[in-house]
Amino acid sequence: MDCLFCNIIKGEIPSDKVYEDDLVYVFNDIDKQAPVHFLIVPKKHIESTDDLVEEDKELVGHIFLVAKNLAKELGLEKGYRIVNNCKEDGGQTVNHLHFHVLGKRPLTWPPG
Ligand code: D5M
Repeated sequence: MDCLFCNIIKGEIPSDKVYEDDLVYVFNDIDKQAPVHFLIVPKKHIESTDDLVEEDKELVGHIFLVAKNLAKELGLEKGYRIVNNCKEDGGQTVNHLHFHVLGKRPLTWPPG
């Protein structure tokens, strides 16, 4: 299986790494939508939120804590947004679960 984000995690495709631990790899989005815009990607290949199973509960909790910790480190004290696009109608373009974290500008609502 050829997965872009699996290849980034393996270091086979270069990325602008922000953070890494046993469970996640974090890098800046190539198509920044805000002054801070990074992606939190589980090292386990999961296609989308729709493919999460019971055993992924801790992993998803971990992802949100990593988001919070990095937001603090990167000075997002005024707030930030965590986005997950799920499958076609959700606007997902890379089929490896990931969470966008965006900040350092006021973000509008609703999304398009
Ligand atoms: O978001 C997929 C995101 O992945 C999108 O914002 C661009 C980003 N992307 C695609 N290729 C790369 C590389 N090579 N480095 C960094 N970021 C990348 P989605 O929610 O699936 O639409």
